[in-house]
Amino acid sequence: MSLSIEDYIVKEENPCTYSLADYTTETARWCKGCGGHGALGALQRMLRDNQEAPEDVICVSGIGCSSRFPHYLRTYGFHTLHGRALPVSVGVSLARPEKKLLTIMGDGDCFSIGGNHWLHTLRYNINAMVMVLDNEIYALTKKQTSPTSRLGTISNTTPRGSFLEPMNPLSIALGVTNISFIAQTATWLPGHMQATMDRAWKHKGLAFVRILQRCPIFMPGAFSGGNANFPAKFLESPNGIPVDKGILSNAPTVLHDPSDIHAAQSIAANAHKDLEPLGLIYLNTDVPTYNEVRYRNVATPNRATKAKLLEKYMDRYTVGAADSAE
Ligand SMILES: Cc1ncc(C[n+]2csc(CCOP(=O)(O)OP(=O)(O)O)c2C)c(N)n1
Repeated sequence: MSLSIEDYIVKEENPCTYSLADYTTETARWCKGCGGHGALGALQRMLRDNQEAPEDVICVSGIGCSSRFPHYLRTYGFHTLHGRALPVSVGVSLARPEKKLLTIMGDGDCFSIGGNHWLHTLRYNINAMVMVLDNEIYALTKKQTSPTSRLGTISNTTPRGSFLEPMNPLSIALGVTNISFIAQTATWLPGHMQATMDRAWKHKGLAFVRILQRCPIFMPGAFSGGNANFPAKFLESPNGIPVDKGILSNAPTVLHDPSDIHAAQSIAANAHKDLEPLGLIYLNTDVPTYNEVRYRNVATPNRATKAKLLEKYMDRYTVGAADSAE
């Protein structure tokens, strides 16, 4: 029997369906038990469930264990510099507004060296999902105190215990002009984490998601070790994040209106003292995105005009131009 070329082509049942493999490069090289594995899996499942074309997604990160996401995610990626994921994200968002942007940082990356960028990017309200994997420690560099480390944390930088109370990223984010979305989830709650990412992904504007992350090697005590004893409460609202308690089956559910900034401020301020809130903390869909306001009343130049403008700009630095200026 003679075979035609058609017989050698593997036919997929539905060639337009993306599977998890389409969002995966290699096995992640994080420590055993690291919350990064769960977060990566939840993100890939969320992208798969939304059937996002991998080539439409750009993942930008800083430097740290958590910032290795672009290596493991089969999308466009940019592993930038420590603390600089957000300014790069603003540039990406303005240059390629048609792409879907997700930014991933660690707590040191975002709240410490990148703290100024964090505040301003929240205010810009660019179209992006911004996730911080907060393990309350610098993990990649093997245990230095971070801005969210608890008072008394013993680390390489504070061997006698840290001297300061941790910063509260939820309260700070709530104080920034133009903040439009704040949610919190945890890496040992895969269902809730995926639902949170899905809700954030569908938000127009900047969705700031703090993910409490297990780090069994450098911060095993944080978040009760990331187990069923973690003191948390789930926030429920009609337009919020579906409650999926996972192993926190005994945690209470409370009704919360995320459009009420005073209620959100109270929840955020008491997060460490009371039960840690999980779910949608704040939502304001009326804030314009920077992508909208930046180009309002500005004609976007076409490719040819852009090339001409660039040429004119570069001409300023040619020898001839310098000579003629003298
Ligand atoms: C400008 C600069 N300063 C310091 C470092 C060293 N450094 C690399 S990662 C890191 C901290 C990482 O901690 P975090 O952002 O919390 O991420 P994690 O590793 O815990 O995911 C530091 C200080 C660097 N790479 N660049």
